[in-house]
Parts: sequence; structure tokens; C-alpha cells
Amino acid sequence: MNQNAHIIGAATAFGQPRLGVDLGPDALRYAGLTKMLKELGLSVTDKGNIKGNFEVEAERHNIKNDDNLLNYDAVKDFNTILAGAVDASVSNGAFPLILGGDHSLAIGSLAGISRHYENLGVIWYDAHGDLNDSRTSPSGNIHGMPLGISCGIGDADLVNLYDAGPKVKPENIVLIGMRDLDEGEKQYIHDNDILTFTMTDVKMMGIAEVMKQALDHLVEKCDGLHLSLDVDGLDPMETPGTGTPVDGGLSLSETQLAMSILNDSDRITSMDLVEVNPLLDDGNKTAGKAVEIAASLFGKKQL
Ligand code: 4U7
Ligand code: MN
Ligand code: MN
Ligand code: MN
Repeated sequence: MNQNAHIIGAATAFGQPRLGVDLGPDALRYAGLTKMLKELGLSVTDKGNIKGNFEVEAERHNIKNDDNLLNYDAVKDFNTILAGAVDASVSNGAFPLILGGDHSLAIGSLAGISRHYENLGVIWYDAHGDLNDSRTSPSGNIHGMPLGISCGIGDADLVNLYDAGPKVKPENIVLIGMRDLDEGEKQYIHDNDILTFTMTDVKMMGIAEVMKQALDHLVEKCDGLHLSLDVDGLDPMETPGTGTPVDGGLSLSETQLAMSILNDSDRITSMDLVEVNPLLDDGNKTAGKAVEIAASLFGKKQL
């Protein structure tokens, strides 16, 4: 794997109503992220945080547009800036490690990354598919839509953010850990034949087999592989500090195994580590687990 990492703090909470997830990047830093990566031998540059303008944020937080989209303008502006930062890191030969922040940031991270690849593969490790649009969303929260937007569904300005058109093809996506999919998302997965591993699949097959099949599906056809890891993919007993917890998730040890299989593949080119909310956490437990997850991805071994 690329041993030159750029940490990009995506300090946004605009994609959902709960404040505090914008503090996620700093919670991950306090949990020792940079030190851990350096101990593994990586060269690490911390690019600091991209934030919304706080005054503007306070004024426009939790406003819906005519299409029922929460904080629409703020999400759009934030992701345009983020896409530029991520694009610059890839152009400079670095591995962008984007810290969230709510998952709406993946609109910008995928937009910035995708111009560097013909066939970008995406592994979406999450309890949720994040494949809604304003019609199918029960909430209007854009953190439930970034993968759909990146595939070209939903609001035209968000779909065309940074570069015109979709950023990812459905056949280049694998969903892992799914256990809370809305009806419209299920329909989209069926219609587009997206390779999906629910929690039931994980329990039936084991996470090692799931990761093997995920990689088999992607490695031949994809020239870059992005991992988007939402900490709510894990069980809330492991990662309680997150805004939309769902019971029955992956354990830390399953996730570490998944990450070390990805490390062995030597194919991952970028990562989002998202939805850490220290204001909902038990101490800084969730950020600590997230750092352990990143450690396994970057090659930390148990022996
Ligand atoms: B996350 C939800 F309805 N699907 O759209 C929605 F269940 O980034 C949740 O994965 C979305 O945490 C969760 O609001 C978004 C809901
Ligand atoms: Mn989620
Ligand atoms: Mn998510
Ligand atoms: Mn969430």
C-alpha cells in the first residue's frame, strides 16, 4: 500500500441533525491516529480540518430545502472544498485518509478521487446503504445519500459536484454489514445488481470469505479501490459514539480481520473513516476503536 498518507479532517455535521460529529476528526487525533500510522512506518502529513464557517453553520444548520434535503447549500459548499483537497492529495501521490464527520463527506471524497481512475471500486462498510435520494429518504438527511449521489441518482447539483456526471458505477461497488436498508435502497440494489453482504451473510459465511468475494468482484476490473468505513457498521457495543447506531453489527475483531485482508490485497488507494461523534461516546472509545481499524488496514499485525 501507498506509505505516504495525507490526513484530511472533514469536520462536517451538515449531513444529519446531530451536532458533535464535526468533532470526529479531532477525536481520532486524540486517540493517537498519527502516532499509530508513524509507528507502522508510514510518512504522514496532517492537512488539518476543513470546516463549515461556524457562524454560517449555526445560522443554516437544520434548514430543509424545497426538496426536503437538510442543510443542502452547506453540504454542497463543504463537499466542493473537500473534493479539491482530496484531488490535490491524490495528484501529489498520497493516500488520502479522510476523517469524518458525517458520511455526506463521501460525496466530496469520491468526487475528488474519481477523476484519477477509470473504474474506481468502492467498498462500503456500513449498517446502511446510503443509497437514498430525496424521494426514498425517510429523513431528508444527506448522510443517507452519498453513495446514491455518487452513482448519479438524486439532486443534479450534488451529482454533478466537482465533475459532471456519476463518479462510481454500481457494478464497482460492494456493500458490507448491511442491516438497515430503506425500501428504495433495496430496490436500487436489486435493479443495479450491487454485490451486497448483509449481516446475515457475514454471519453465515464469515467475514474472511465475504472479504475474499468482495475483492474477487473488484480487483480485476478496478484501477483504484476506495474504502468508505462508517463506524456504525460495527455493533453499538463496540462503537457507541455514532449518530445512527443499529444493533447486530460487526465486532472489532471481525473488522480487524477484514482490514488485514484488505492490507494483504495491497489494492486500497483511499479511505473515509466516518461518523465518529465524541459527544455521543463513552469516553473516546469509538475513536480508539476506529484507530485500531485503521491500524489493521495499514498493516498492524497481531504477531
Ligand atoms: B449513515 C437512514 F432512514 N437510511 O436515510 C436515512 F434509516 O451515513 C439512515 O450510514 C441513514 O450513517 C444513515 O436517514 C446514514 C434511515
Ligand atoms: Mn451508517
Ligand atoms: Mn454511512
Ligand atoms: Mn450513521
